[in-house]
Formats: sequence, C-alpha cells, structure tokens
Amino acid sequence: MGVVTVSAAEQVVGPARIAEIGEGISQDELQLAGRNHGMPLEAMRYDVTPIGLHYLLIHYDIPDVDPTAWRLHVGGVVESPFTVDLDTIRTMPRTTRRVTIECAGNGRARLLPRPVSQPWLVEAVGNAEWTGTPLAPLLRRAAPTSAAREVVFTGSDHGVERGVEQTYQRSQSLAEAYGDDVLLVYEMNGAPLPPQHGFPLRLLVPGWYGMAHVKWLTDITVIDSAFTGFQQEVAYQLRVDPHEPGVPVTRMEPRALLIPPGWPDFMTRARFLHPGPVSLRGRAWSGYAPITTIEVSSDGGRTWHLATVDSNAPRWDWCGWTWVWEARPGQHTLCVRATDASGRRQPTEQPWNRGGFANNTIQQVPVVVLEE
Ligand SMILES: Nc1nc2c(c(=O)[nH]1)N[C@H]1C(S)=C(S)[C@@H](COP(=O)(O)O)O[C@H]1N2
Ligand SMILES: [Mo]
Repeated sequence: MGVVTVSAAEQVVGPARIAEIGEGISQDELQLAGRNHGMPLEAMRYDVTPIGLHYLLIHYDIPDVDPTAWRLHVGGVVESPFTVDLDTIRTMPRTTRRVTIECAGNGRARLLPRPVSQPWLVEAVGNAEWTGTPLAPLLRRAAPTSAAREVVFTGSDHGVERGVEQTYQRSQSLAEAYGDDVLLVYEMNGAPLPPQHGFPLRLLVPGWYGMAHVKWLTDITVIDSAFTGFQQEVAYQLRVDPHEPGVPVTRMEPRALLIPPGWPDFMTRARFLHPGPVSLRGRAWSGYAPITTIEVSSDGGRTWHLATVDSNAPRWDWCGWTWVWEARPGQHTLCVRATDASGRRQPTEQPWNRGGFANNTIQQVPVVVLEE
C-alpha cells in the first residue's frame, strides 16, 4: 500500500485566504456550511448527541466503501505487518466511551479578520457514545521497530486542498498512539458508524480537536520520521504570519456553551423571554484537564457568578452546568466561561491565527427580557 504521500511541505502551497474587513460569506463558504452542519445548541439538552444532530466536517466526499472488500492494513517500520477485516475487528476486546469532539475551526466565522474556510459560529461540537477496540494491542501485534517514531492514519477519502492532491492523513507520536483511551471505533450511539462519521472504522483520540479522529480508516503506518503530510504540517498549524513555522493544533482548549434561553426570531435568532427566574444550562469540555469552574454573566462579562457543575461526568464526556438567572425586563448579554484543572480559562480577546483554529473566545448570547 502506498500510504505516506509526498511531503506537502516540499510543495509550494499558498497561504489560506483571509477575508477583507466587511467582506460577506461567499457562495463557496455557504456550500461548505451546507455540507458540514453544526449541532443546534438546544441539542446540548441531550447527554448523548443524537446522530443526525452531531456536527459534521468532511473535507472532500464521503467515500463509497464496500464493507466486504474493506481491510485495515497495519504496517510500516514494524516486524509483523498484517491486514484485518471488519468482522475480525468486531471480535476484538470491546470498549464503549462517551467522547466530546469539537472541530478545531469552531468559532472561525466570528474572527476579525475572518479566515476563509468552513465558516463555523460555535456549533461545531458533539458528544457521542463510541464503541470499538483499543488501538494499542494492534500496534503491539505489529511490533514497531526501534526506529519507530510516529503513526500515520490514512482515510479512504481523496481530494485536493490549496492545490495539493491528497488522501486524508494525520499522524500521532508513538507514545500518544499507545494511549489507553485511543480507540478504533465501528459504532456510534449503539448503531454501526454512519457513512458521514467514518464507516466502517474511525480513529478516536479523546481530548484532541476533530482533525485527529481520522474517519474511513484504511491504513495505520508506523514511520521513522516526523510526518509531513498536508493535514499535519500545512493545515492545522497555528500561524499568524503565513511563513512562520507554526505550532501544531492538538488538544481542545476549554469551552463552555449555553443553551440559548427563551425563543428565537426566525431570521436573526435574537432571543426573547419572560421575566423571572430562568434556569440557564449548557455543557463544557477541555482536552487538557477536567473542567473545574463555570462562570456565567448576564451583563456581557462585567460580573461573573459561579454555576453548579456536574463533576461526575466521565473524563472525555462533556459536563453539564446550571445557573439560575433572575431575568429582569430589558436587553442583556449572557456569557459563560470555563476554566480547567490545568489553569486554562476562556479568553475575552480572540486568539487570532490564520487558520482560525482553537478559538475559544467566550460565547455571547444577547437576549431581550419582555415586560411582565
Ligand atoms: N478521513 C477523514 N477524517 C476526518 C475528516 C476528513 O475530512 N476525512 N475531517 C476531520 C475533521 S476536521 C473533523 S472536525 C472531524 C469531524 O468528525 P465528524 O464529522 O464525525 O463530527 O473528523 C475528522 N476526520
Ligand atoms: Mo475540523
């Protein structure tokens, strides 16, 4: 199997475009937004996101996979390369885990200036119950040689991005790939993985932004160098200047989101509600450390109040939080911010980079509380 592609870094790849100030969302961005939908925020009411409400991000096309012909190849710098079919993977030790996945580009469309790509607002997240088998035993069976350094995961989807023709590929360090929580999954919410989420098999690296969870997996290739594929070295790097080396995008920064209360206006989605006590709730997650504190503000972030956090959530499951707001007539801006046990806290100022990645700026929800 020819799996590890020509280094994208060796090709001449132009920087992604940044929109002019005031430039509207284009037809190209609208086309992406239609294919790759977000999770309606009210779906945070469900502990596990129903499959059709989970966000989607598909760089190219959903590949046409024949499950009877499909095989997973494990090879590269290993003593014992092997190939397995789906039925065999299903007989391997089985684990189910709730894992929150968020796209690294979540929040991009609100950045100023706006990086031109999939124009997410804040809905690029979902929390599913994934079932599969741990990756580590398969790696051990292949027996990486002493030269092994990284593991490349290849999907079967193919396309072109900024002039580079490619098959979707991402790598992990050998240590990260051996992690206890890393799974090869074939079920989502108790059903076979649906086509849009990676049928028949996807990689799950809990805690990491979406791009790491390679869908439509066909190849696991151990390599003796640092992987330089497009999705590793060109995309998913934090850069302000297009020519700087970049910092790789890895784990999810902490974020809390609020289920917008009341009822929305159809076009603007501005919110209205009646005065009185309102139970505000939502979810929060971080790929670095458990969530320790959720604070809510009803005055645009001037004053903050401690919310009650459900700290019993399993590690990679988003945690619920609630706070009762005494809503008085008038206009208000509701905000929520999360802090995790590593000390990371959501910023007020946007963390701007050219890709619009890892932007966990505090969510703002303007509401109008009506007169009695
Ligand atoms: N093979 C492959 N895997 C992929 C992608 C892709 O386009 N192709 N998109 C990635 C990105 S950027 C994200 S955010 C998540 C989205 O997962 P979901 O569509 O199941 O929510 O899948 C990741 N895995
Ligand atoms: Mo993503």
